[in-house]
Amino acid sequence: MSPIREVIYKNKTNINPIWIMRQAGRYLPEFREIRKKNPDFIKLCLNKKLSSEITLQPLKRFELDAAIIFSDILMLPYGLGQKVEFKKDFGPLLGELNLNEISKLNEVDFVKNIYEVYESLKLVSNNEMVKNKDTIGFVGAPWTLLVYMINRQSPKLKLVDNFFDDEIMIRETLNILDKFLKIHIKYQVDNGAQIIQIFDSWAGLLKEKDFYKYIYNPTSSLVEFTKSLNVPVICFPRGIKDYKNYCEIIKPSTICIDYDVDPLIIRKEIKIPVQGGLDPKILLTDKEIIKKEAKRYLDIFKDHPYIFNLGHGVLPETEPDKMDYLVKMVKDY
Ligand code: 1CP
Repeated sequence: MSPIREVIYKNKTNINPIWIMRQAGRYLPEFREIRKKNPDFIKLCLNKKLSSEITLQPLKRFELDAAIIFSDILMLPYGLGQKVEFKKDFGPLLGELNLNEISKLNEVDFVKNIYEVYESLKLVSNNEMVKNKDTIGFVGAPWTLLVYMINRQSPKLKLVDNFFDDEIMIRETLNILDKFLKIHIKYQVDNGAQIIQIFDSWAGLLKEKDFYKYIYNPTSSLVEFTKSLNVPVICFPRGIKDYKNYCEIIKPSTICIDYDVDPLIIRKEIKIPVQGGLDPKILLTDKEIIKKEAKRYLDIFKDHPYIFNLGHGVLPETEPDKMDYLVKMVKDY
């Protein structure tokens, strides 16, 4: 069994597997080289040769325990037929959400729109480089995708004032997301994904009173579905306060924590395996600080099943040398 699954399924504490959110991406010169020649990000995700190559780039450099498929959570709205663009220095920009059109879409049409993602997964999972490692597939959580689909741009800039006004549209969109996210998960698993991570990057935007409707109910549905395929599921509800409640209600196989939560409280309150936590900004400092901060997480979780990762994606300005240092340090711990 791979080290990550030993932690998830057998609660092993004497190993420290590591992978990094956004490990394939802009901090790597070899990625920027390919990106420069491929200005259309969606097309790049749908190019199985290049996207599988990009997925494996960080594994060539660092001793990581998993490959995470190079794709994006917004490939789902793209597959549904909503226009998705990535603008330089702006981020994602989505077209109008047309539920009339989307409700006519069936599984075959959806899969046809993004099948290269699955082909890419197949190439990665059959590659020698991931032997005894994991290939991770992922989806955006229903809430985070709803945010992008209705807001049509990053909520980092703003969440539109009337976001919650159209109840019927929200309910319908959540239904559509439930159906197609399950299809997306199933196809990733059938093509080699051994673990699924659910990214709820904007969970922190919601008030507690809205958690059942937008987070707990829709995410539980996906967690149950993924487990029914005999695949472990890691949930990352970035920015929430009550991880304990989240775990008790949603029951993920592993919980990925963000950099704002106190790992000491997590260790005390959470019984399931934990992943992540280290602030990505630490990788912009020097090696002494990196060592001290990474060691803090490793020490705190030394008797708890723990997968090393950051508390959010690696920042584009990170020097690959610092990543190398971090991975070696974790492996030597
Ligand atoms: O070169 C570029 O300009 C593209 C940058 C980029 C990359 C490398 C985007 C645009 N997406 C990705 C790949 C990606 N996205 C991966 C690949 C695998 C890996 O981790 O190595 C993954 C897992 C994602 C997931 C993703 N996309 C999330 C969830 C994780 C998170 O960071 O919170 C989110 C919110 C997105 C949306 C998205 N896609 C891209 C950007 C810049 C964003 C964020 C926009 C925003 O701030 O709202």
